[in-house]
Amino acid sequence: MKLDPFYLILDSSDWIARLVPLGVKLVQLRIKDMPEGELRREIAASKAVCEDHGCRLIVNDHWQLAIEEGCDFVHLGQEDLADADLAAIRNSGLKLGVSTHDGDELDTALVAEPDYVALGPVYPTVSKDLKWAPQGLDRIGGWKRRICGLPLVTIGGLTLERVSGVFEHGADAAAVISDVTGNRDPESRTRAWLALTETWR
Ligand code: TZP
Ligand code: MG
Repeated sequence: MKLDPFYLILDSSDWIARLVPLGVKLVQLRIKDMPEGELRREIAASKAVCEDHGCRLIVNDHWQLAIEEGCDFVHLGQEDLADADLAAIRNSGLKLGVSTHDGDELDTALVAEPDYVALGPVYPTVSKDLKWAPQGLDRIGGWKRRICGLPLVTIGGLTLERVSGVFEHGADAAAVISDVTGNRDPESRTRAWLALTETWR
């Protein structure tokens, strides 16, 4: 499976409706705390936008709702992975991406036979509290070798100015939150990411 090199992570269907039409082809809906009914509506609305624009939607955490809403890709962290019914996920035909932050987590992730592996944080991040020090670029090549042909997503503190480094070290995709949504002009920043990542598309 090939992933688009620009992997945008957004926390609402409004953000998805705003940025996906600019040409984003890979987006994660990452909503942490929300009542189930609203969450379901957020997933359904995001799915509709992504279908209209040929964008792959990956739902973070909420795999049961993703199945019920007819989505086809989920992303799970290590805790979610421990609690999730992997057989149900697979039987529903969902693809699976898994977060990893160290070698033990990578071992655990690979047992789940994921469709991609994410490694982070590459650089310090303001978007998530993490106990791991930044991995730096040098960790990327070893991760890529260990996952034997699976796509490698890198995440954490990635900016337009830094992103070439992750691809040069073997990453297949760069996942980003704050460099886009924290920018004063998220639309322009999204276009700039799309243009810069064209080389690796
Ligand atoms: N996992 C590792 S770093 C991170 C997540 C969800 C946050 C990345 O956000 P940003 O703003 O692109 O650093
Ligand atoms: Mg999670």
